[in-house]
Amino acid sequence: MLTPFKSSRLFFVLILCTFMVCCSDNNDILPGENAQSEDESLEEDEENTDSEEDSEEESANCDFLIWEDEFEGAILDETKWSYQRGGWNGSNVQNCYVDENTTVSEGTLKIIAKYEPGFDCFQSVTDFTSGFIQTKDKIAWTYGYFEARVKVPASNSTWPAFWLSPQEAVYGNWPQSGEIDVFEIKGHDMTKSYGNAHWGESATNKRQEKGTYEFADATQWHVYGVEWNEGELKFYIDGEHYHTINDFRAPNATTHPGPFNIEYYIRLNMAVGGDYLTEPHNNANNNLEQLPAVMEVDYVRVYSQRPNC
Ligand SMILES: [Ca+2]
Repeated sequence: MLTPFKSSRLFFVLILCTFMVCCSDNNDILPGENAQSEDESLEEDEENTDSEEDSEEESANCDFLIWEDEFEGAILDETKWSYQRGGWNGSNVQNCYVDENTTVSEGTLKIIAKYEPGFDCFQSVTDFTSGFIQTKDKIAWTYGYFEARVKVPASNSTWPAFWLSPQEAVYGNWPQSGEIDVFEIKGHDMTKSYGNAHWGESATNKRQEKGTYEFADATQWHVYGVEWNEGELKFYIDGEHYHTINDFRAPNATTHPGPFNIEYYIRLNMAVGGDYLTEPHNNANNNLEQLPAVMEVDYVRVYSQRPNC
């Protein structure tokens, strides 16, 4: 016979068992929870997919490209470029810049230096012609990474260059508002390229800091770039950083990081003769057999920041 104590223990055990069965049933019938788990799992899968997509998107965006000309057409894209025409007062350059000496074909821009004796250059006379294009009044940028893939000619009296100039003379005329030379090459020395910047209070009280890159042969294709951030210019050739300018103070009428904190546009040209070249190559008449000469540009690209992947 069950004592009241045993009876209540039995009753308790029965209740407990009933509860466990119920719980067990509940465990079996918790589709909601399982469904929720599946949903969460799906959400996680979706999140994973999203994250993969984000990663791909990030990867696709890692080049930060904001502007380019690949020169794929048959003519110069004048929505992007304007022509610099005529003679050039500085450096005793000998050529006239004319539209005809810039062509686009087979995926590249060609800037052609020619010997054309007695050429009528906008009311003056020159013996040489060449090409000069720029994004002036079309588009300009402050900061970013600027690069061009270029092949320069073996021509002792040419002076090919890829450079940036201020869209507006915010701090005054040259050199007060600055100039960034992504690269320039002396035609008579195909083993060196120069990255540089110019600034200062006046043409006679100016400053520059030239960086020199040495390579085996400039007449091969090379990629020339400048990474321009506030207070700093870093120069690259074929991905190799070789020169930095990060102090634009005196002589300078502006406040650092000026003048390199305003909009600049891109310029591409090839001068003939002039004081940048060493004698006798400063006079292109001494190297007539090397003309015509072609500076070829595969592309010009502008990135919001230097691609690192
Ligand atoms: Ca191209």
